[in-house]
Amino acid sequence: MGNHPLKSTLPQEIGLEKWVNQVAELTQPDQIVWCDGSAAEYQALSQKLVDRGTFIPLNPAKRPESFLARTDPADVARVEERTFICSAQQIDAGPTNNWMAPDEMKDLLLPLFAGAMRGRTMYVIPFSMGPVNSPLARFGVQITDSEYVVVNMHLMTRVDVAVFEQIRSGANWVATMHSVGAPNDNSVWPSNPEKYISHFPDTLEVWSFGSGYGGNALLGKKCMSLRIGSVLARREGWLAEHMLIMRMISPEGKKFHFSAAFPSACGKTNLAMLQPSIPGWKVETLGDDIAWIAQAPSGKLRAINPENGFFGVAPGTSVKTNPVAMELVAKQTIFTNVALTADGDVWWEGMSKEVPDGLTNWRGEPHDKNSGKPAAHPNGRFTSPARNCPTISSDWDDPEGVELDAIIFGGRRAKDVPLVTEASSWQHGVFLGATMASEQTAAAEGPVGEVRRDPFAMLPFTGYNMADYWRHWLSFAEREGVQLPKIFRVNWFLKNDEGQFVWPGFSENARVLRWIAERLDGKVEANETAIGNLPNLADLGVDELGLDDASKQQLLAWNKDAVVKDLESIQRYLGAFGERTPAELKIEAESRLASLSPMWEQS
Ligand code: GTP
Ligand code: SPV
Ligand code: MN
Repeated sequence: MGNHPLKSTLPQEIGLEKWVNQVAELTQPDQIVWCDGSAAEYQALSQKLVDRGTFIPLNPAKRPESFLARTDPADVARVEERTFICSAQQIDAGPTNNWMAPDEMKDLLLPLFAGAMRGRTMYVIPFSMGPVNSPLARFGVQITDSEYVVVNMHLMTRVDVAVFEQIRSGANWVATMHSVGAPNDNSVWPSNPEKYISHFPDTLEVWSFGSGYGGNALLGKKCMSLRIGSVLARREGWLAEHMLIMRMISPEGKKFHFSAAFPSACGKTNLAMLQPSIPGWKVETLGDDIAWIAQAPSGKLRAINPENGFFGVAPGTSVKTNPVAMELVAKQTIFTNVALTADGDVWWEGMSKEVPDGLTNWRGEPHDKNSGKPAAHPNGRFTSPARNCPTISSDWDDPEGVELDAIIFGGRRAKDVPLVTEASSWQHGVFLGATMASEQTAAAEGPVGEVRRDPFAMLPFTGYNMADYWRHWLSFAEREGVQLPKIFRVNWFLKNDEGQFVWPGFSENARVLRWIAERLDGKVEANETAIGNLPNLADLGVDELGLDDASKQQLLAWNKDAVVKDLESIQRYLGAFGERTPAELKIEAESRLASLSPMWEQS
């Protein structure tokens, strides 16, 4: 396929029609459907999925207009090992990404895509990430041969024919194509054992092959809004981040806007939908996974949520932990890889203490309660439209976004990271983000529980060299007239020696957000330490929680030896990025280490 047109021409240059024709010529679908994003389209495709057995309609009396999908057991999460950034130079993908030269990758993928859509329908989906009229919005087109993908894209993005019109009249766009790689396969979950999630940042293209699931297949999400988005953001001077956006309102009615980056399955959706335990405080939801952030004329950073719905983790969601999400998924929701109840509803671990009788597990088998295996897959998900979220902010789709007051980083750490820390400067905040570590979760294939560095919760999502990404973040401090948000770090996941969480989390996380708001207002003091500014326990109101002394102790404790060890490991980590590592980050590590060294104590 030495000179295939999809290698030698740019989709954005030859135009939509020609690009679609070239892809069709290659993939050989039975028919081509240009999508319009209408409710009728959603209904017709859902029905098609029901007819094929991919969608099980749920009991309308329990869960109106909702479906359950079960994937192939080998297609249940993002595949980071099979995800590639195909920049011209390897160094521009950096050491954290898999890389292949663009032509080499296309040579590998063209034969896989050849004939891949035989016996299938090819859909052409016009979508906008962000409100179509927002200055921050970006347009994309996804070609796919999966009806499951089309209906999920309907919920997660703004599928709108206006995007076709804008593209035809010259608007820039990202060209994404996807095939499950299963020609003439009418099974419930067609997919291919060979998977490639390939990004071409220089030509604004994504080619995804073999998987039908989540971030591998809904290409507006991680692929476009984060991997390609981060490249565009750096080029154009903004930020594309793996962050929720929320508004917290004080009893006096003062509004605070926070964005927060936690790695996958570490609490973004839950925090975005928080129901504060503390009287008088309220939370409104603006986004739960992705934030696009740009400096506004006022100097403040403004953020939009480019998505149109929520693709949330089901297990662990309950009326107790996240009543807002439970209401959100009460109707018009697509569930994937959760359990089916005897009366046609869904269930997952954590929804109730009692495991109901007569469950069918996520694999479609009768659930054996004594098997020790979960009935729902740990990465089982719900897809729901944002408009159905009971706490959705009236400003969530404001084309201008909201002004950020604070940025919060967090991870899943059993020890060594206090409940909350305030960064002492923007530079220190970037250092905290760059050196974040977290226990791995089921959101990606790989060893669950292992602690890995996950800078800015963007390890799997930064589409270019991570060290350049840190430099881009640092550069915001030098911008003219900029008024930067304050940076904080949180950890809801501290555990005691018995392996139990010491912090109640969920609605009680409001105590930490209140402290952050009061710090922004200069209402509470903090203690400066080598790891950052720590609260006084009393200011978190923990006495109301009835925690034992040991737990209270652990919340804000930090161990000098552990911090020294971590800083040394950070120095090695930063060193691995070679000369691209910003000096500012090395200086942060060095000076903090020096302040903890015995020599300094003696002087
Ligand atoms: P992605 O959609 O993968 O990006 O995940 P997310 O960051 O939105 O995570 P989510 O809010 O879905 O939470 C993932 C898991 O963490 C769920 O099982 C939650 O129940 C659990 N979780 C969330 N917040 C807390 C908390 O404050 N404490 C504890 N112990 N668990 C939490
Ligand atoms: C994540 O893994 O961070 C998700 C789910 O939000 S996915 O869409 O699969 O990336
Ligand atoms: Mn996510």
